[in-house]
Amino acid sequence: MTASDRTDRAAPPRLGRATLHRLPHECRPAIDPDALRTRVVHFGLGAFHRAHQAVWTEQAAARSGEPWGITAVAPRSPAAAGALREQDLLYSFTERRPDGAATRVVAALTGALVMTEDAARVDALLADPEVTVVTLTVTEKGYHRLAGRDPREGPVLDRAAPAIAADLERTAAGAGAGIGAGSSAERLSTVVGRLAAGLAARMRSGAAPLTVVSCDNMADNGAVLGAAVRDFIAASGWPDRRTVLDRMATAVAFPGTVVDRIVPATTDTDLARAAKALGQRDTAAVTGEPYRSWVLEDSFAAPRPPWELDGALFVPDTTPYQLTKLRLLNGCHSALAYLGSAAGRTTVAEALDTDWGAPLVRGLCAELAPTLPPGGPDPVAYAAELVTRFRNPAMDHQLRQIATDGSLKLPERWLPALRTLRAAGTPTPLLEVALAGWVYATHPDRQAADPAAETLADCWRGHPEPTGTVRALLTALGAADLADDTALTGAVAARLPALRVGRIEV
Ligand code: CS2
Repeated sequence: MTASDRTDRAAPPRLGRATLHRLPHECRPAIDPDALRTRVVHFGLGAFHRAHQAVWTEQAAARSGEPWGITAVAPRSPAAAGALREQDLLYSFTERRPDGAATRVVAALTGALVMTEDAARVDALLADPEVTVVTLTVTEKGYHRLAGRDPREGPVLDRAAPAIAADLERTAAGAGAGIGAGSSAERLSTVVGRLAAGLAARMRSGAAPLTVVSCDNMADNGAVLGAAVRDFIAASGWPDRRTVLDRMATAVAFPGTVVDRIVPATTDTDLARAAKALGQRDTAAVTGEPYRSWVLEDSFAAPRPPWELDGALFVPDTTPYQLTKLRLLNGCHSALAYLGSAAGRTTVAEALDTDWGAPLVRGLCAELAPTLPPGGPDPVAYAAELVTRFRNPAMDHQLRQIATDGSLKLPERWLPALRTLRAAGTPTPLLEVALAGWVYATHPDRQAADPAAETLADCWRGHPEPTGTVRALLTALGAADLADDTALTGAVAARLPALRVGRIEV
């Protein structure tokens, strides 16, 4: 017997439909996966989708008896789609409760595709009248938005971004080569492009109404996505682009939404724990906190899963909820990520386990609260709940995960509030500390992954004076107005020496 025979024999079986009946009772899915049909298409097959929208959709199907299933599309990486297909599209979610974990298999998926490999299937689904909802979690990067551009003020899509420019080029080449306009033969590499092509195909074949729901952490996420897709179509080489846009105006809705659940990246330890709980191997397992919420703008163009049966909130306007979540939760998260790392901490719970962590969260929420529109959650109660969520010792949420893509996150989380407060002459001491934390973290020796990493590193190289670096970094964020605020840049620079010795002063 070889070593690998021994390993195979010892390894538990792979999770799959054939072995569902062997799962411990409390780990079984809420619904029979064979009862589902693809009625939702989701772009972005990451952990967050599996721990959030998929859970709601499974519950909505289970409680209503309606067959709402999701075909999830990975924009590029075949790994997640492959792992799910090997397990008959099943995976487990482990709720990380402070007093122990609970693992359960989720049966929400009816397909797992790779956008760049399965373009024809994706287009066919987007054109299928039985599919009435598309959701997206593609992160801020996926929108290729012109920095800071408000969707009410003209085009938002950065047509010069290399991936978008290449996709637009492909639409022109496809049309010229006699390929059906918007055809899946066009190997589009961006989600905005593929979605635009799929919607165009739908508009050409009957224009059955559809709702497209951005589930990313951006203010006005629905409006931004709608504008980006329309910009793409308008700039495409498709000869019927005007007709497509006209039909979309009544047939396709882009409501705003606010999604919330803290989902750390899955580790090998998580996989081992899931296997132990299930008695079966699950390489697509995800974990997350017990808390979850979903607020949606009640303006759908077509039937949707009854997510309200599982506690989703439908409101006329998501703005107060979105800004509260973005500025308080995500804003504090980013502040903890940069300051915690400077203080030598590695997880959110560790950053909270300091004499400055909870005061920072409460203080930053209080500083930001005057910038929030009325109608959302009470900021003081929200801050108290955040402290409890962030302290959850079972989470192991890495600060480095939150620190990534800061150049795209901070313009959503900190800068609009900072502008409002400074215009009103209101002191902003904690936003200044937080900004100093980010400035410190952008040094080429310490950087987290960021699409603007090179530009940020250059801001250090060319400026011997700390205020010059701060100024250059704010300009790189698209905030030339804040870069010109010498009181601000001076205050941020003055915070750097303490950070260099790991001291956080809030
Ligand atoms: C976090 C978010 O990584 C990050 O930037 O702030 O992913 C956060 O955990 C979620 O938005 C919570 O809903």
